Amino acid sequence: MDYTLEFENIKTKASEEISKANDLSSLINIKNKYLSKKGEVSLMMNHIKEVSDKKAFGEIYNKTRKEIESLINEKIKVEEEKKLNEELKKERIDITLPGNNYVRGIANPFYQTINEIEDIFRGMGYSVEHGPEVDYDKYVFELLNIPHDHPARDMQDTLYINDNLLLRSHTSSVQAHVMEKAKGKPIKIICPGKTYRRDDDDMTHSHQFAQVEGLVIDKNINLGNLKATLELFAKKMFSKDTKVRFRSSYFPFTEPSVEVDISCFNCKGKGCPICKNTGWIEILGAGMVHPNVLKMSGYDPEVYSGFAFGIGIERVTMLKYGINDIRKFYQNDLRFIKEFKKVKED
Ligand code: FA5
Repeated sequence: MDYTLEFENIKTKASEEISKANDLSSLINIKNKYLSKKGEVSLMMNHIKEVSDKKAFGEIYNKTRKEIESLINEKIKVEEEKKLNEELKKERIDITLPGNNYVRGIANPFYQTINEIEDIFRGMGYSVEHGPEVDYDKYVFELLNIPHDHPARDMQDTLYINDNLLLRSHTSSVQAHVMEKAKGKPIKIICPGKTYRRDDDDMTHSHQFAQVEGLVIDKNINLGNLKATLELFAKKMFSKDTKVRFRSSYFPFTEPSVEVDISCFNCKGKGCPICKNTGWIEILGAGMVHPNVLKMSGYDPEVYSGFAFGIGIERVTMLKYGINDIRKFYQNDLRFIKEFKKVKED
């Protein structure tokens, strides 16, 4: 038997079948037909005992096996690629289809106002501090010059948890915390946050509302600095031509104390329903930090002085955007929130 010719015939036959095969399963069948244990190439090994040059036989046996194997593997690769391309073609993304319309949320308007106020004061070199909403009487009242049984406690109807612990009725409590930590060093902060009072809810009052407290303590701080600061704030928050007016007032933690009005941004001081025909709108309480408050937190009032202010966030937001009822902030009515989206985009 001319085994060289026999191997050559097997290889020719196999390569013809391989070139005709056009799917993966026929290629696997061909592989089995020639290369499996009982495949045509493998069976040729039975003839080795008949040949004298066993080494040459072995070499040609291995060569034929390898060649057929590599022909099959190459074709398998081609077929796999073809299959993948067909699948990709079927799965092609249709970029002409309209996309999903995701509705973007929007921050509650009073958070938008807090962000705006933070930006304005950061621009003036203030840093932002936060304090606890549930706090000790010491920080909400005592360190702010309002001892137990002081009549000024009636100014803010407070929600008590027990004799000593309460929901803060103003953000001035954060002043007391910051002053305690500062240990006599200068301070320049604002503190935004929620506050709680036993007030009956109506168009301008809520039992939960937000304030931003401001506090500056340093040497040579005077009422003129407070006025200039609040004037700049009002111009940035409302409009460039906004005027600021101080009216004498009373807070136990400031002396002198003032209530601050801005000229009505709607009628520019002429008188309209928004300012109740006065030309002015009250936006905050403020004053020079009381010497007792400075002393209680370890500042020498002969060396240090300071000013503080407390802004009602909802009230500012209502004035800025002409909102007539504070309860709208808390009713989760999406139509109200969406109005704010429009204001932001305008
Ligand atoms: C205070 O709370 C002082 N702590 C402010 C202050 C700070 C004065 C630092 C001096 C120095 P008052 O009680 O006036 O002050 O409240 C401040 C602002 O909070 C008011 O002008 C108002 O805008 C807002 N506010 C008060 N009560 C309510 C309420 N029930 N609902 C909504 N806003 C309110």
